[in-house]
Amino acid sequence: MADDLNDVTEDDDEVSESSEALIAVHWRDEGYYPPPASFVAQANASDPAIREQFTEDRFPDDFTAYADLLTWFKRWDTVLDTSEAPFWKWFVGGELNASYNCVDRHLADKANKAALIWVAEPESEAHQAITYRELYVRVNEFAAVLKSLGLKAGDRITFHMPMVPELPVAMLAAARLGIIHSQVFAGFSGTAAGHRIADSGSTVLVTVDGYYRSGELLDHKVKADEAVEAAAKEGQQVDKVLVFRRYPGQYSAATPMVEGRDVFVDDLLAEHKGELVEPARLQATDPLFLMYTSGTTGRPKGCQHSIGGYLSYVAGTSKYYQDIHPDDTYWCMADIGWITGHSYIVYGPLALGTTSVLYEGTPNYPDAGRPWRIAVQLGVNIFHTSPTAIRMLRKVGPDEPAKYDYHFKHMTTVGEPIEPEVWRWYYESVGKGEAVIVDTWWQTETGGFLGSTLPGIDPAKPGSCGPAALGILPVILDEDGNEVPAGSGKAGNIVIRNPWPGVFQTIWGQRERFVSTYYAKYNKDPKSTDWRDWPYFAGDGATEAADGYFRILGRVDDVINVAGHRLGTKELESVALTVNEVAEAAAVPVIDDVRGRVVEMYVSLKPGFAPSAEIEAKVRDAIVKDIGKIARPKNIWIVPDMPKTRSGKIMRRVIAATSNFTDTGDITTLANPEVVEKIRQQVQSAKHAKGEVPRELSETELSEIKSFGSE
Ligand code: 6R9
Repeated sequence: MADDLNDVTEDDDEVSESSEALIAVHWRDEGYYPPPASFVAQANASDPAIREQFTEDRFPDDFTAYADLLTWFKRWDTVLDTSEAPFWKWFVGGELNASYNCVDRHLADKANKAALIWVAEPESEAHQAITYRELYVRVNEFAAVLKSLGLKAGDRITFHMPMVPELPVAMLAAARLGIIHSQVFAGFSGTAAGHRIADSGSTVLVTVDGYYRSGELLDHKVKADEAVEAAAKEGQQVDKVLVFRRYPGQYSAATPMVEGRDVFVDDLLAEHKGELVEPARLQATDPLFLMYTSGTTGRPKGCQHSIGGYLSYVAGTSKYYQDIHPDDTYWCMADIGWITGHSYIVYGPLALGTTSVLYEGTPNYPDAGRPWRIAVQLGVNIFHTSPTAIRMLRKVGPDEPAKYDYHFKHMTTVGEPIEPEVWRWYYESVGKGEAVIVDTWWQTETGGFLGSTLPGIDPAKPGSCGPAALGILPVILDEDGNEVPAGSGKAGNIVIRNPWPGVFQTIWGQRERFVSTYYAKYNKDPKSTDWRDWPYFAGDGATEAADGYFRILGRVDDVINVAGHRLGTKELESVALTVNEVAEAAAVPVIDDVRGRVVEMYVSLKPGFAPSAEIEAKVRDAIVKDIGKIARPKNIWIVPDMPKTRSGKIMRRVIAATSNFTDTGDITTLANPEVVEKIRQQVQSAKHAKGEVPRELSETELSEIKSFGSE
């Protein structure tokens, strides 16, 4: 894989250095993958002239093309209001409802078309196809339930839901009333959900009794009890826990219901059968939802997304980048608990009136052929997933796709950089050489895609996300704010010069952190109301090739991207510090061939305690309990001392190098350089014994480890 990353660099060089003839040959065979003519013929965007509608001189009015994909109760007066920079306000004065746009408006011509097809994990269970008409009924009934609980526009509600159709129903029901929803990934622990409930000030939690993962019917209700308790500790009372039942009428959890607080939703729904709730006329600038993500401090960030701007942006990008047509069967295998699922399972596809597939389980259960059987059965023609899932399916079932007769026209990879070698397996084996691939770069904060090829126009290049998305104006800047030119081969911080409709409005309850994290770095005048003075700092390192394609190198902060999901090192470390014996803790990334990165923890103990497997287990359990299984450290190393600077700062790059078997670099400035060798011997001999020696790392991987956590 290391070699493949180098391949891409070589391709880039060739663009500027080789002769035209050589480029042509080289591009076609290795570097570039143009879309097949059959795709171009049907694509929503196939004329390069579309870019001319989104040039800088047309900003911000260019984005009204996206807003026009929606149905507005009242059209906006102002496209972009910058008066409170950088709290951008899009489509000011406009009134709309997201639930109306994703459901009601399709009744006229698509009432009997499937909006959602839910696939249960057990293959013995039948699929559930929910038509737009039925979705309308279910959303209205659940909205009636929420209304009967006294919830109203502007209130917050937390969902801690797995991949069941009740989740999009609940989201759209909240959206119907203007209740701000916050869906927490079901794989996160009850405690993590509790922190997010408290942060958002939710009084109602919606959950399920159980769901299937890898063949097991998990008790999920137990997490609701933990969540309520954790929220109460932070002063937030949860009055009601609404429990959907995986099998209506039958309780699947072992944990008892709490009298007066917990209610079965199927009972409540029966009381509101057939009720209709008018979709509220909401301001475009009202919040639609919060999506929590990790940052460099322990407190999670509730990214607040607007109704009008967000919905416009996901509708527009779903149309042009996912190439969704109403007749497609579209399957995004991500989880709705992440931004990808919000934007590209629920809001974007449903706004366009397509059929969106929802799968409950793990991709390789009961075997690596499962996704391809689903694709055949449902006639999926657009497929969307992450590099981690692709690597895993490739590892356990490289020859499986060929056994199944499905045909994708379009595939997506999202969430982390994809190695060209993995990209090629995706293209050749999963896509059978017939499907275009978009590698979409974006973030929870950005609502929708920022970098991607336009699949009917631009050739794909493995390892690069492609050019900027329509209307997005990126630039790469060095630490001093100087532009790093395209084709220079140098990396820097990728920055977006302009606002766009999908950008989040603020961090819930943390306005200053919003400005300081995303806008302060390259802002020269905090009083300016000109958008040109407020470049958006994405926190990713990137390079731009001479052809204008961006290659994203990963986070520049202390965030570890595990299987495409961001975990904050400070969050992990503060959990480790809750273990009584632990004096100091540091979290570092370890390169992993399937999950991209995994977490490794280093801890040192308070005086009087000796290292033991028991303490290791305590740290591991605390992390799983407080954050979730996704954060489970690969190893926990109890070390005699942490390598530190003279000012006492833990040198994470030194231990990251140790964990990854790379060069620790200059350690002469450390206060305790002698400890580095001790730790190296301890960790690396234990790793050798476990057979955990990593392969040779690529240049970008090496540079990430080398600079990890650097100040
Ligand atoms: C959508 C999503 C965002 C971070 C982002 C970057 C990484 C996302 C990527 C990618 C390389 C891609 N990332 N897409 N890196 N190529 N196509 O993943 O949101 O969970 O907030 O993570 O993920 O580092 O900054 P989120």
